[in-house]
Amino acid sequence: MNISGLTIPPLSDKVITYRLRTPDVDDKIHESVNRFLSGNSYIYCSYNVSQYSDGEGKRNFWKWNDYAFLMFSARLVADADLNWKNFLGLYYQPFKVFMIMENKERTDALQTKYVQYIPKDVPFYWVDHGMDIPILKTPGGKFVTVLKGSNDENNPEFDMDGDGHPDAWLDTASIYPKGYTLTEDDVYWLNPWEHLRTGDSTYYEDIDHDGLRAMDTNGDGIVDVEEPGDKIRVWKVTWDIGTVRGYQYFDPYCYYEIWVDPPDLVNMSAGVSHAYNKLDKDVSGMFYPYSLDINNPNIADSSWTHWMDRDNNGNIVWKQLIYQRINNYEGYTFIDTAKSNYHLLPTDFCAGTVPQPHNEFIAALSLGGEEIDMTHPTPNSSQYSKLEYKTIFNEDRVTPIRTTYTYYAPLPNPLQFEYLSNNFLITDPASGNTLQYLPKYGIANLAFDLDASTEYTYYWIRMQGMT
Ligand SMILES: [Ca+2]
Ligand SMILES: [Ca+2]
Ligand SMILES: [Ca+2]
Ligand SMILES: [Ca+2]
Repeated sequence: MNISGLTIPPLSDKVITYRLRTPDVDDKIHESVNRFLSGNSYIYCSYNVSQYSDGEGKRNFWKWNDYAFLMFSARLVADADLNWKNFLGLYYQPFKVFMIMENKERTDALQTKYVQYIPKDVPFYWVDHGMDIPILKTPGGKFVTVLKGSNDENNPEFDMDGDGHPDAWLDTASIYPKGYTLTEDDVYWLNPWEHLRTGDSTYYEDIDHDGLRAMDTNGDGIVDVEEPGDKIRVWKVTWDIGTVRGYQYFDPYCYYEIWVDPPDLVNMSAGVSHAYNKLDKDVSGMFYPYSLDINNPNIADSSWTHWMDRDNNGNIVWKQLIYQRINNYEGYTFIDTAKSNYHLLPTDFCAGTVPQPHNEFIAALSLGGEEIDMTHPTPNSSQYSKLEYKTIFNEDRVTPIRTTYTYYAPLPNPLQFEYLSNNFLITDPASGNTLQYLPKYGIANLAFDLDASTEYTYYWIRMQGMT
């Protein structure tokens, strides 16, 4: 804006009034305001050029000192994730969950508070392969059940496989930084994937499998129709962070370790079969859930049924559990030997007829808002994980943080690798012609042909092969 042609008589003022405002958020210039900075957080809002004549001649006068201090409300972004190093293997192990955050603007976030619900009853899900969402390879599908956590690692209240380790346990010594508060609570658990599947963002999980769900009829995040059997127990941890300075970031800010003893589903199958007198030969490590004595199983506990595959009529699938051996490799498979006319090889060993477990699952290890995708990189809301803070303009703001989960596959089972091939076709990018050998120099296209024989190899192809 140029204001010119003004004349100012001697010994007089002229006041020019205008207002600067922040560009609209979707304005191109909004994110590039730093280009206009002139030292620290200041911009020149205007400058003045005056010309006048006096007895000595014509004079020019420039005034540049009209600065404005730019301030933008603090904006915290945050994500919770976990250490993936040890996500395979069905043994009692810790998962380190951490939160990273950054203040994206240059003014302070004040009175910052981080609230994180950690599941004491850990929800398990099957993976929904029907959802084809870029990047997100393992969205949760069917809810399985919860593994129930204990406070005392050495005297677990719940120990599904009877090995002395609790199903889940929060190592409070691992929580960092100290100075947090921890309370126990129970909450309804909002399914974080359902909105991707059906658009329903008020879908509370039917934890007790009775077909009834808590309902939020007006979508305000508060349950209106109660269903007490569906509440899960949580550890609620709150960190009082205080001030997060402008442009400050923490990677990570905090972390904790939650230990999980996921069920070995093959051993569970064998244990259930044993309880129903269908097992021909004992399997080392077999167990009936929550029954210390395999010969005196608590049949009334039917929690094992949730982990098993069902046929189209909803009946649990029973098959023969066969251990296979090829040279040094040992694995297992579930085969309906009668139906498929399968004859045991000399290296096979049939343990008996067992319910067939579903071969993969994931576990929600820090509760949070809905799962994100390419078009929604942050959750819209979260009842279980969020940052709350004030800006220097006294605005209240909330940063919702997504749910964090990990992935398991039933391992070890090396025989599952058998069909993973590394055949590839070489083509010349210019002509498209197939080449017999890789060229000595330059670029070639390689098309790999990978087939998954199992969900485990499928997992690796999906996670590693499609990058
Ligand atoms: Ca255990
Ligand atoms: Ca229910
Ligand atoms: Ca409501
Ligand atoms: Ca165990």
